[in-house]
Amino acid sequence: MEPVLYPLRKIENAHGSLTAIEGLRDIPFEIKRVYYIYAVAEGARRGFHAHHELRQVLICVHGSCKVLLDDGVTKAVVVLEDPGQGLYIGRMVWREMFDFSPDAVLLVLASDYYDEEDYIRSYDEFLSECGKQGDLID
Ligand code: T46
Repeated sequence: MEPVLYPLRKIENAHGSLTAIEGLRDIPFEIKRVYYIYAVAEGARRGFHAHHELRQVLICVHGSCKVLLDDGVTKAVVVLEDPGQGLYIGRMVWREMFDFSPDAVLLVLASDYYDEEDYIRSYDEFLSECGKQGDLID
């Protein structure tokens, strides 16, 4: 699978840098939810799920982490260490986040409100859903 990384606009001046992200302009969905992950314990891995419908953009705004993406056929690992880059994760992609630096802050922009029903937390179920959905994988 080919990870989709968006370059985010950086506005720099003598006072510092600023990145603005507008839903449907800079990323391909309206932003309904924002959350961030930080203070991750050394060696901890997070994620281990896919989403039926949710689409997200992940930005490591401080520090670094890695994200494993798996579309049920192929896998890719992306290093996030640049606050000027957003990783798009579409529907039906298994993800695991790991190798967080102690100072990492992972900001997530989500296309919908939190809904536990949208999660697929079993890898076997994910694979079987991928088989059923075929060309719906994006
Ligand atoms: C994802 C990756 C990148 C809420 O109550 N509201 C929320 O908006 C979220 C995201 C989580 N929660 C609760 C649910 C759990 O009790 O927070 C707890 C930790 O969530 P979870 O174990 O799902 O966290 P991660 O880091 O494994 O996954 C999160 C997102 O849940 C997920 O959608 O794609 O970050």
